Amino acid sequence: MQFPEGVRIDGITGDVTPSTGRYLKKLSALRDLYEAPELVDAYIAQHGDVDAYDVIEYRPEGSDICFGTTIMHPGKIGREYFLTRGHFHAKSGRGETYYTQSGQGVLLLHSRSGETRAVEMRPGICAFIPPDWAHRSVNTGTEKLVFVWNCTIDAGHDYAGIATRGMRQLAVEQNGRLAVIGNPKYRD
Ligand code: PAN
Ligand code: ZN
Repeated sequence: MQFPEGVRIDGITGDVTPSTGRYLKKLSALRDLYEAPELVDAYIAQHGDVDAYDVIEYRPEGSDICFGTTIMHPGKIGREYFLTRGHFHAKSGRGETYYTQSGQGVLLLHSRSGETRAVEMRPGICAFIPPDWAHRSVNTGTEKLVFVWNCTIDAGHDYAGIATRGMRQLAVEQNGRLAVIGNPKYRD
């Protein structure tokens, strides 16, 4: 039998108490997602293989839903920023929400039929990610970007498509400000 529970989420650190699991992504694991992977090598040569983001989960046994936090460190690689892998959900018809707690960023999305959108990530904004839209979050600020995600347990992740084709959009710094542009390297 499942029992209700109050889970404490710290909006600054992203800590989840209690949690059921977590993982950490190092910058090196994200190398080939960047338009200029050699700049990741240069970054790592200078700063070491830094933490890019942590994911902390609350996934109760037998539940249909789960939630947790993603804690993204700030950083820049050329004109791009620290980012998540990005994925479609493996199961069609499964959406998600991203509720930003601290920091600032942008959520890049595209649908299976090729429409693109970008949603600002800042405290107070809860992004709605419809089913069948790929999503990648980008930390465009100088502080940690912390957000709470909430989805169904059976949604799953399909990383392969984005890893091989890329996202349709890039978030870049242009003339000192954030610009969301088409990805010239996107493989249709
Ligand atoms: C999130 C993401 C998390 C990390 O929990 O999994 O932010 O991003 P990647 O999975 O793209 O590396 C989510 O969207 N779950 O479905
Ligand atoms: Zn997702």
